[in-house]
Amino acid sequence: MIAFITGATAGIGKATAELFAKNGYNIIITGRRKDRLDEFSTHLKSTYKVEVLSLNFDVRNNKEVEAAIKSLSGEWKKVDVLINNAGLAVGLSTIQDGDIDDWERMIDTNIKGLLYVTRHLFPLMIANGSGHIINIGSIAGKEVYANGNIYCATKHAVDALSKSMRIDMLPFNIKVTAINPGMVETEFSIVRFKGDEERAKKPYLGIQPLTPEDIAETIYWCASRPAHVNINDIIITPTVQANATNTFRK
Ligand code: NDP
Ligand code: 8X3
Repeated sequence: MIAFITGATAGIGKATAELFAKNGYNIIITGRRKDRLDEFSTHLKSTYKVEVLSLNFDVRNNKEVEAAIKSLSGEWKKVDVLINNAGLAVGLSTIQDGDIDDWERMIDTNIKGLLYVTRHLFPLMIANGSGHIINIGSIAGKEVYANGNIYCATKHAVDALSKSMRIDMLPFNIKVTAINPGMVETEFSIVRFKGDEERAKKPYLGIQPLTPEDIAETIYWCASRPAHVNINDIIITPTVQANATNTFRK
């Protein structure tokens, strides 16, 4: 079995690659930070004795995505599970104060990047006669919160695209699942606040957030259901988080 995981250099993607490798999957790990991919690949191979292929590309660059997926040969073409995880929030402000470069990064990564990867992998899954696409959305794709505007819009797009893919893929025996987490402590906030580590800690103060491993377990559970069962959509939050805007803090 082969899992293709975008954004496997940190957070949810990295924990997911680790769990799938632990369960005997051969893994395709991707991301922009080649040093991290190399180190992680060595770790996965030596710890779990599985095959690991690193593909170093930026999901925002369609030509890079296409070339990376076209480079797959032999057994690596038989991708069973694609986990569209690479994504980010950049900035937190009203639209009137918004930074357009931040908007472009979120739209290009979370929507267009996910589409490029999916578009180029679909033909392989169709040729294989089966497959499973797991899109990482967000609670921000189900609701909006103050200053979340563009990030929320990109994750609402992931919600819509997951539903659309599920229809388009019906004749091809390809499952589509959307997993929508609330607060997970990863590098997400460090990226959102552009490296300001003090500010990045604030969302998690006084609460027990989800861990990347919690989401990895959910992803693995969806991927390991029997062939006739598809989990369409999951919202998962820390116990102290009711929705996008109500969190109980001590
Ligand atoms: P991290 O910042 O810890 O990890 C993000 C991953 O995405 C990294 O591996 C990064 O790799 C990759 N990535 C980002 N941009 C690109 C790009 N242009 N090309 C290729 N890879 C890219 O964040 P999380 O693990 O938290 O985020 C993973 C997903 O989960 C995202 O889609 C996020 O929106 C979603 N999510 C996160 C939540 C949270 O609270 N943390 C809650 C709900 C959803 P590299 O930098 O090496 O390219
Ligand atoms: C990440 C969760 O609530 O910070 O998608 O937008 S939130």
